[in-house]
Amino acid sequence: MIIKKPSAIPSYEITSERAYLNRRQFMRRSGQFILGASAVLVGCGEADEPNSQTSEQKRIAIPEKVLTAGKQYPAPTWLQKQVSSARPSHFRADDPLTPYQDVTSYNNFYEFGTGKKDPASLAKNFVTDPWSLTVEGEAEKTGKFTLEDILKPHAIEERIYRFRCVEAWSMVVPWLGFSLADLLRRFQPTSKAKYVLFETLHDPKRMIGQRSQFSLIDWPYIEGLRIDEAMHPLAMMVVGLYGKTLPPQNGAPLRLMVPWKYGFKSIKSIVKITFTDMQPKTTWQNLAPNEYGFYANVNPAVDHPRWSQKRERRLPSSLFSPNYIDTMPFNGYADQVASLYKGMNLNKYF
Ligand SMILES: Nc1nc2c(c(=O)[nH]1)N[C@H]1C(S)=C(S)[C@@H](COP(=O)(O)O)O[C@H]1N2
Ligand SMILES: [Mo]
Repeated sequence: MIIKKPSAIPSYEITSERAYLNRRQFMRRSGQFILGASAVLVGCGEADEPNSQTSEQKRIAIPEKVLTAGKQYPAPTWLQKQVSSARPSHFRADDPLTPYQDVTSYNNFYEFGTGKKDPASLAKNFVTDPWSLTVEGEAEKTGKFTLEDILKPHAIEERIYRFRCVEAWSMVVPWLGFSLADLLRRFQPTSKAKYVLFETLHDPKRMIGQRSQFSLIDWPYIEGLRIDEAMHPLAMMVVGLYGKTLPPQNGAPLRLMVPWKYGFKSIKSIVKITFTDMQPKTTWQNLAPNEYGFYANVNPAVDHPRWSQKRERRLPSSLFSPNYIDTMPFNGYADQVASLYKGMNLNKYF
């Protein structure tokens, strides 16, 4: 993982970000009644973003007729429909959004090259329909499921999360999806399910980065979570961003998002989930165990062996305006997730 400088952000992209904010405000107003009703039913015990309501209201009003969202990449009609029914949620980071252009053109997806700009061009024709998900291991309901069967029962919501790469850059993205816990519960994990393992598609015909003889990675890309981490309400299955289905470079059609951990945990284009009783060896751990740990919680107090983790470059960032900010413990989600790691030495379990 090499740090490269991104190009300057054209002003029209910043305009489209503002327009998106406007659309969200509109969506929130129309969703207000429903959100209010569900709040009465479930109470307020779930993870939340502090101060989000008030700061949201403080935002400058943007004319409502300026509407925009992400581009629609090829996706089955049923999925486009399901994604377009997304409702706003109470998971809403306070930070300004990273423009759509940066989110979809500055990527890490080694199956489509190692450069930040590679995935946007090399994944352009990645076919993600049909798609299936295999579920194995310590669960009552295992098997191979179509993407439609996997997604159908889930109401899609928008969650605005901070997203921090181990390479010390970060973004703020309006993801569309649902709680990973809601998906995992459907398979009825047994008491032996202590960890959950995720695998990306392995198909060198469709993923050019897997063809390279010089690739260091032992494909497929593998990630994992402890079961209690996976069941945390912040952990999310993602099917879209900026109002549309996922672009291929961002992990279409289905990816993970774990906002309190370094970006490499948020595995893309998932085809398999395995419940296990043993901690899996993950892709980056296999490559460099002294640099990338299993936990990979965002932590400014534990530096990477080759660079500091105290600060991050918040995109959009340019040479003249690098936009450095302080990195927060657990990426700002400590109130919600720190208790998962009570009593653990975070220097050892990095
Ligand atoms: N299958 C797979 N998943 C992956 C990666 C990858 O190379 N392959 N890169 C990870 C890293 S290092 C980061 S920072 C994020 C980047 O997500 P984004 O491109 O949507 O911003 O994806 C993660 N998921
Ligand atoms: Mo990353």
